[in-house]
Amino acid sequence: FEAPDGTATATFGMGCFWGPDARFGALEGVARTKVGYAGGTEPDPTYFSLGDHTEVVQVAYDPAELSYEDLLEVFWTNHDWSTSAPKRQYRSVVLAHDDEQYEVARRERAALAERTGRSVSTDVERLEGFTSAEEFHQKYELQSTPVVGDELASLYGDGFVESTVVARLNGFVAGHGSPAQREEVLAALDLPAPILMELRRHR
Ligand code: MHO
Repeated sequence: FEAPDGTATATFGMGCFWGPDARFGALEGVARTKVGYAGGTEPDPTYFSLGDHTEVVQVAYDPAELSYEDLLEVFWTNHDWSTSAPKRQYRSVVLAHDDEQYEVARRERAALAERTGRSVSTDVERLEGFTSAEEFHQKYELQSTPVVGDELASLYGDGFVESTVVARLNGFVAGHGSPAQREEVLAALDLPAPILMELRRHR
């Protein structure tokens, strides 16, 4: 995962990675998202040979616009931290990129348990490695939107996964983002009218 200059990266497992890819991608301040496999030891995992890895999303964000705590807030409020997933593939986990992320996430985990009096199944660990998932899984919500997905994939070509705009659109088709934010992003795009119409329809 190559993060653009000046961005920081966070990695979260919160069930099937299609959903969080869209949720984080919709956030202003997020520069890039990528889904993949992490948290295990098996070399070269793939979707059909995951070994002990978990589906995760990596989020490159601009620390001037978003803090790690902001991302953690989205993380904690959008997965079921009280139940452990039946499969390791879908476990909930924060994979910290450095000591600071690790400490912050541990502290929040402890505070959540304290505040609610419940035990938290979500793990907090250090990131050891990350293997990008297959193209088919990247920006899945957008890729699987009829017509729009194919059109954008051909417009953006190799830049599809890396694009900030594509990350936003992936979030929008999944229902994220305010109407004002959507309009601002869409208005700035030079897309064919039928595609814009389709994107506006998804809300
Ligand atoms: N559609 C699958 C999850 C796919 S996700 C990439 C399911 O709901 O079982 O794991």
